[in-house]
Amino acid sequence: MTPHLLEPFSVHIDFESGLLSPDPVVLVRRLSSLAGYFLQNADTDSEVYSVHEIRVPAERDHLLSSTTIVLPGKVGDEYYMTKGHFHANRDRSEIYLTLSGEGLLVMALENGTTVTKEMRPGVVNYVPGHWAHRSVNTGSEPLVFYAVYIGDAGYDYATIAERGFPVVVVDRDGGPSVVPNPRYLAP
Ligand code: PAN
Ligand code: ZN
Repeated sequence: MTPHLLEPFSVHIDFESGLLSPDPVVLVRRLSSLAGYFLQNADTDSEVYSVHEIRVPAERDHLLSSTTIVLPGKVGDEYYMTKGHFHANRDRSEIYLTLSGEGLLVMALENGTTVTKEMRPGVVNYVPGHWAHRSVNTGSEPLVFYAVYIGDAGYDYATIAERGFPVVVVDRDGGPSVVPNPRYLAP
């Protein structure tokens, strides 16, 4: 397929808030849309995170990008986090640049191998293809990062929704701890 020929364009990102201008497509995830993702059930419907995407065609020749703002908070002792996903096209890679806040990027292969990396302002995390990825806000301020990914990466949420990640990030004595997920379904 011939890729769309686009006009060059620019977008401004506020590094503190993660908001874009002009403001693009915004997706808000609340606790109600994350049912089953946390070990405990939530008793509110608070916002957990939002994704602000710079729209370009989702094609191999383009680079999609977005900011994500994960709010501070916990469900039980588990920190607020994104759903997490594999890319539908498994080999598509991605870059995360943290702009503000602090957190952990949890990455896992389908065989259960897990790697966790720190997210803090200025850090670039490289997520190679085949690694599912989830970002967790372990701080008291919003965790804001900018992600760039190959246009046809796509999303496979179902595998994580069914199996979970091998680990969860919980508050133990006031700090984050990465522990095995008791509900993880190994392949
Ligand atoms: C990111 C994520 C974003 C939200 O843009 O989509 O942080 O996380 P979930 O998609 O897991 O809800 C990305 O990894 N795109 O490929
Ligand atoms: Zn991704």
